[in-house]
Amino acid sequence: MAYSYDTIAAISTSLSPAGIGIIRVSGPDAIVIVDRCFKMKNGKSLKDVASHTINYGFIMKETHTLDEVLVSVMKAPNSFTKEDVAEINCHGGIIVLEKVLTLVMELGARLAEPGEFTKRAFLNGRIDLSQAEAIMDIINAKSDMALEASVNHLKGILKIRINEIKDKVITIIAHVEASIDYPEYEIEDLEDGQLITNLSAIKDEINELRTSYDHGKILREGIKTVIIGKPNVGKSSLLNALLREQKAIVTDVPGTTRDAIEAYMNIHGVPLNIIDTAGIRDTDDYVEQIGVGRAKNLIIEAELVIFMADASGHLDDNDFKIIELVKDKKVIVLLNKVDLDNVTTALHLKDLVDEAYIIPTSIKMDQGITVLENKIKEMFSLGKIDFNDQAYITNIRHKKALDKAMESVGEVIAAVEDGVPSDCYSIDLKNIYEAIGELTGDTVSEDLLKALFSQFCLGK
Ligand SMILES: Nc1nc2c(ncn2[C@@H]2O[C@H](COP(=O)(O)OP(=O)(O)OP(=O)(O)O)[C@@H](O)[C@H]2O)c(=O)[nH]1
Ligand SMILES: [Mg+2]
Repeated sequence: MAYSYDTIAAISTSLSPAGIGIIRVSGPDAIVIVDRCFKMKNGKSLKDVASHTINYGFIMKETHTLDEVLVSVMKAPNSFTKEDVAEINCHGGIIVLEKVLTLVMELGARLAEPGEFTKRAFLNGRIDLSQAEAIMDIINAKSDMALEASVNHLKGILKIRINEIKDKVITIIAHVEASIDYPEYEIEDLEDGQLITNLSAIKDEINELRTSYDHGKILREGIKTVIIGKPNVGKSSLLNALLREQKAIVTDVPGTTRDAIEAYMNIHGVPLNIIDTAGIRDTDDYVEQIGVGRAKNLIIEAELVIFMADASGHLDDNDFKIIELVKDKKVIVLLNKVDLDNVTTALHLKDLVDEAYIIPTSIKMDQGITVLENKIKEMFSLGKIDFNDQAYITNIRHKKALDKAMESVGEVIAAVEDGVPSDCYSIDLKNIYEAIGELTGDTVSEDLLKALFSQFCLGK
């Protein structure tokens, strides 16, 4: 069933000067409203044009021309929202876009809430919730892999997997309910053994999706990696070398980096969210102290720590304090500046950190960086990921729903094993269905929908 709504409008492109900027209008009066301010070059009315046409003309505020535009018309139900949609392609200036939007609102449209177009696409049944969330993930993708996983979700890979599992749960529910509701028909009870086999298969499938979250999270956010070390060891130089761009300031003054500098990169297919930090040392400089505090906090959250030390000097108290801070973490140690004297070598560190993870480098001479990249690949290999046929959970909301489903399957299996009568566990069976339905949005509350779509950008 299509929901009936008012007509909404928003600027759908970014609010910075650009070649074009688009105002999207969707709802029952979308075409009529835009027609009120659109003077087509060929003298026609927008109400008379065919669906999926692009029409040239001018946006007029009474007799005053606001912009020369192209208006695309997509008629219900063949549009993103399944409603009538008109998109005004203006010149991409902030003032002109705001003026045209204001005019469209004066003529009867309401300003759309964030994500409201996508919410309508969902409520009108064009996409399910996992696809709606995929749209947001595509917009926010920080790596090629995250983008690819999100596009797959949009194509419906996750939806298909979830629906397969849902069908299996429904078959079991139908069987169990029928035997409770119509005992007189003597519907053949699913043998307990068979029931457990079927439920265990469902459990395995849910679990497989659930555990894909760890990979999915890496895809989405990158492995949280911090470069840590005392001042002047070459941390910012390393960040720049890995990124192949001069992102961080590098000088020979210790204490150059004061705040964390964050970047996203892809090392042999491993997405990293890498953070260069202020050199850790005892300092009286107030600003530097804040940076050092932040660096220490970042170590706590990090999934990988790259600890850099200066091979051309002796390890000192600052180094030993850092080693203490990172001892429970996944750590790679870089002994940098080996182009100078080799005062400190792996030998001096081997009792403190695993020797296999110590790499001599000279960022300056481009030595050791490939070894580091290969080490990261070895530690976090995602080589087996095949995006084409595998659904990955990238979303904590999905993970929690699957956790709930797992719990309920476990409860049903235990009940059947204990010989509990089926009417006692039928509620748990329904809970499995409900939890899984949260992913596709069949069983979510209005509040959750509101919260989810409010995270979208305006105009999407
Ligand atoms: N000889 C030599 N110098 C290097 C090497 N790597 C970095 N440097 C130099 O060391 C100095 C400090 O480099 P940075 O990258 O700014 O060091 P940092 O660890 O970020 O320093 P802070 O931000 O102060 O904590 C600069 O002059 C770099 O050019 C190296 O491998 N060999
Ligand atoms: Mg620095």
